[in-house]
Parts: sequence; structure tokens; C-alpha cells
Amino acid sequence: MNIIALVGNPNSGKTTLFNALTGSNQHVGNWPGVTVEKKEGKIKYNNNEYNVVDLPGTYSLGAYSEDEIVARDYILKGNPDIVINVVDATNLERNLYLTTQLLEMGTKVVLALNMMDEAKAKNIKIDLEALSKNLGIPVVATVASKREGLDGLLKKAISYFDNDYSHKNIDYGENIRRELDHIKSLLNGSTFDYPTDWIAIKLLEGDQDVISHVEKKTSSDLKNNFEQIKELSSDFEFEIVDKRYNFIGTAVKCSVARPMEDKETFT
Ligand code: GDP
Ligand code: MG
Ligand code: K
Repeated sequence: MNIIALVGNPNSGKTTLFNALTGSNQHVGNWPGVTVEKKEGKIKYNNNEYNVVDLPGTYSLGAYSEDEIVARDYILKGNPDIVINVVDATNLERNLYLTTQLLEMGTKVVLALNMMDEAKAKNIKIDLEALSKNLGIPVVATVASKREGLDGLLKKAISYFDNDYSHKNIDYGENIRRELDHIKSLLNGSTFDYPTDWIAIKLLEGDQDVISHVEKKTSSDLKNNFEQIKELSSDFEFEIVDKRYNFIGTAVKCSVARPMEDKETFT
């Protein structure tokens, strides 16, 4: 179907980018079953047509709001070919939290480093190549409000439709890795709608939506496994978040230079 989904924190410039890409060729509706707005548009590139979907703005992809659930279900089930993750370059660390969650879903992510004009004005210097290398995903600088970088972004995104790529993995450390392996062994024998690796992490975070899903889908002879999983859930929530921020911190440290006064208030 050639679907490109736009994902990002609120105010990262997602809708501006969506409008710049699709122009008047767009359609606004609702996501099924919820009162969350769904915007879709079409673009042509090199004689091919692509559907662009503007997903609700979220900081995270947990199950805490309708917006988050809509965005993550769409990515996990609707399977966009490519996710363009729009991030505010002046607020990189916070924005990259969502990126770590996208990477864990196993979807192909291209990072649109938006608001580069504001970053420049604030004297924030970003080494795109280093950032790309540290995250293991393509990074393109954009100024959506001035339509800058859009062609390069599309070109990069479309080039990944048919090509594989491998992103960097978050290092959760031995403790969490052991728990994840344990959970995966308990999940073995049942079939789920989502990738098992992702389910395992979400269970360890205590994600209620995923816990219900697993309960529903666990085959009857493995109900005891589900009870064991439920006991493990959420014990590691904070450690998991911490490890994601470590991953982000390392990636940013190697690629972003800020003026001195900003650096000090930054930790
Ligand atoms: P969304 O919440 O992610 O959909 O963000 P919007 O597209 O509504 O953009 C939020 C604000 O940022 C709007 O005032 C946009 O005009 C502005 N904006 C979007 N992209 C850029 C950019 O690259 N540079 C600057 N300076 N402003 C931008
Ligand atoms: Mg918007
Ligand atoms: K702004």
C-alpha cells in the first residue's frame, strides 16, 4: 500500500510537514472507535503514489492515552512501510524518547530533524552523520515551515521501502535481559498480534493493555505462565526508562554541541 506514517511529539512540526508534503491532497476523518482525528494524504514521487498518515502527537507509546494507543496500534498492526519520526532539534533528548520506542517496535524509522532553523539560531550544532550512526537510522535535517529538506527526506524514506536496515539496540543490561528471556520463554507456545520482543518489554514495563492482550491470547494450557508473567510485570518499569535515556544520552553526547550556558542547566 506504500504507507508513510508521521510520528512525533506534539509541536515537533508534524502537521506542518504533513501539509507541506501533501498540499491540498488530504483527507481528514476519525480513527475507528475513538474521537481522535485521522489525517491522510497522497503524494507522488517518481511516478509512484504514497499514502501519508499524520498520527496523533505523543511523547511516548505506552497505553496511557487514546492518542498513544491509536499511534502504536497503527504502527504495530497497520504496518506503515516507513515511519518518519519528526523531532524538534532544539529539544532532542526529550523527543528521542519516542524514537527509542519506535525502534523497539521493529518498524523502519527515518528521523526528520525538524526546527533546524531554531537550532541554528540557538547555536546548537548537530552532527547528522554521528547522530545517524549512533542511532543506526537515517537522519535528515528539515525546516518544515520553510519546506526545507523535504525532498531529501522523502528520497531517503522511500529508499527504505525495499531496503532493509538495522538500527542500534538499547542496552538494557544483564538484569533486564535475563528477565526478558525468561518472559519470552513463558510466552512460547502462544501466538500474539504483536512482535514477541516488543511484548516482552511492554510486559516488564507493566503495560496494562499488553497484559490484557497476552491474557486473552495465552493458550489455555499455558495459563500458569501468564500468572507468572503478571507477577514480574512493572518491577522494572523505571530501570527500563532509565536505560532508554542512557541510550539517548550516549547518542546525543557524540553528536550535539550546545553553547556553554545551556550545557550547565542540562543535566
Ligand atoms: P505538530 O503539533 O507536531 O503537528 O506541530 P505543528 O506542525 O502544528 O507545528 C508547531 C509550530 O511550529 C507551528 O507554529 C509551526 O509553524 C512551527 N514549525 C513547524 N516546523 C517548523 C520549523 O522547521 N521551524 C520553525 N521555526 N517552526 C516550525
Ligand atoms: Mg499536529
Ligand atoms: K516555534
